Amino acid sequence: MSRELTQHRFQKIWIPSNDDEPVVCRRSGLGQHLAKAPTVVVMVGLPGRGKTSISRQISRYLNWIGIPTKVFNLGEYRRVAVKNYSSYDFFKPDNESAVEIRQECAINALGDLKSYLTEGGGHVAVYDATNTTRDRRGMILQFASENCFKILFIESVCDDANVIASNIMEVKAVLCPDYQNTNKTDVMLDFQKRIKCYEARYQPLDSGNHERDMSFIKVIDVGQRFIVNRIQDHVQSKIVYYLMNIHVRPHAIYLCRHGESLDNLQGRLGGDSGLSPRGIKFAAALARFVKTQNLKDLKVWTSQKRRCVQTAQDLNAAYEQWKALNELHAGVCEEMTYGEVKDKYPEEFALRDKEKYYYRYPSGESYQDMVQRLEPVILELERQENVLVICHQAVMRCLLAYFLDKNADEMPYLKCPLHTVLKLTPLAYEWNVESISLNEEPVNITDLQAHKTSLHTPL
Ligand code: BKS
Repeated sequence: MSRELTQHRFQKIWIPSNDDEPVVCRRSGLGQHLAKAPTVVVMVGLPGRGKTSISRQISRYLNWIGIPTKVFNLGEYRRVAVKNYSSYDFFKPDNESAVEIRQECAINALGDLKSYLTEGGGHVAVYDATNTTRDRRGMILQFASENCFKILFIESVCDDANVIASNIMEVKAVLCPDYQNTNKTDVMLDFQKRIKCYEARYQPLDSGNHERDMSFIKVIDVGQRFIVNRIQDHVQSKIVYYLMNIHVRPHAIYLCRHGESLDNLQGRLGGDSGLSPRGIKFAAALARFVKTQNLKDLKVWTSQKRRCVQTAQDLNAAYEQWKALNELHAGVCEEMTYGEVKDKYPEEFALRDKEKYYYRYPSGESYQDMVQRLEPVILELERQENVLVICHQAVMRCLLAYFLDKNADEMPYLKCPLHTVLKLTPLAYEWNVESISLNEEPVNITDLQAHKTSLHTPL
């Protein structure tokens, strides 16, 4: 039930007392500045400036930290409205019928975005379109005002011809449905003409006094420089902070667990035992594998647990220990076997099985807690180039869920077996995963368990 919180001189603002209810405001223009008002992130920029890539990354990040976010890509609406793309002619500003179709698509996209924020459980919607004219942005501001949404503009400005060319080759020529049956030279020519259609009318943010009071971040030269204006709240500052950490240089992130430990042999949770003989062999195999990768600089991060530090010891590299990478703390169940947990805390065991992401061990942690403490690790990983992270099962699942855009239901069940390295490399819109099994077959812990449950793997 809503309760009246603020008596405004002209209108009333209603703030829901239940956290899960959307913010309700009675009239337009008010309530936009409430801390909990939903946010529309509005992308701005010429075609080929990485808007879709940025949109998807922000969405993946915010969803991972628990802020429901969805991208609304105008191109997808246009492709539904016009089945077959012929050429850049469609984007000419004097193509009246096309302008009308595009306007209609924008209205549809904003309608869906509104449903998502008001009744779909969303908190942030990313409107992924060029939005290069002040006119178009004015329409969006009006829409946001009517619905009490906050607006954050993100503009990507980039004039480096090489960066734009590689964007066109990586994204448009390969992934864009408009160019399915077009050769690369023709894609390049058509897309460059498409960019030209927008250039004459392009009104960048911050080019006068028009945007002085608006919230925006202008990203210049692929994140070399930023102009940040009137950030309104926590979510917006998280987005800015995130953008200041990501980069586009090619690199690889390697994720693995420690080698098999003595506690693993007994199927015990947590603890701080050293490696088993097979675990020691894995550490050597890992060092051999890393050598084959020929990396010019490799950073190695481990947890503070002995089994992780020992796993790093054969690598010819300095390693850093992170407390944040320590395994999910099982609280009162630390160092027990799953059989013992089941006998001693049968009701806890059942609860955990039911909602594994949210389940917190008595005096311990949940997966949800882990995401909070792993956030700095993710941001630092985004800043880096080649990194090998030697961690633990639940930790690896949390990190992997971020890269692979897996939700809270999937995260606790991601397959992260012992003695297997996952090599992640960035593609235009997602991460490629390669799984490398390094032979040393660990014991199958589930065989040691006295019970069979729906748990796919322990922890
Ligand atoms: C494939 N990309 O500013 Cl903080 C190739 N292209 C390139 N201009 C991109 C995306 C997919 C990414 C960015 C970018 C771009 C052209 C660009 C980018 C921009 C800002 C930031 C990070 C990335």
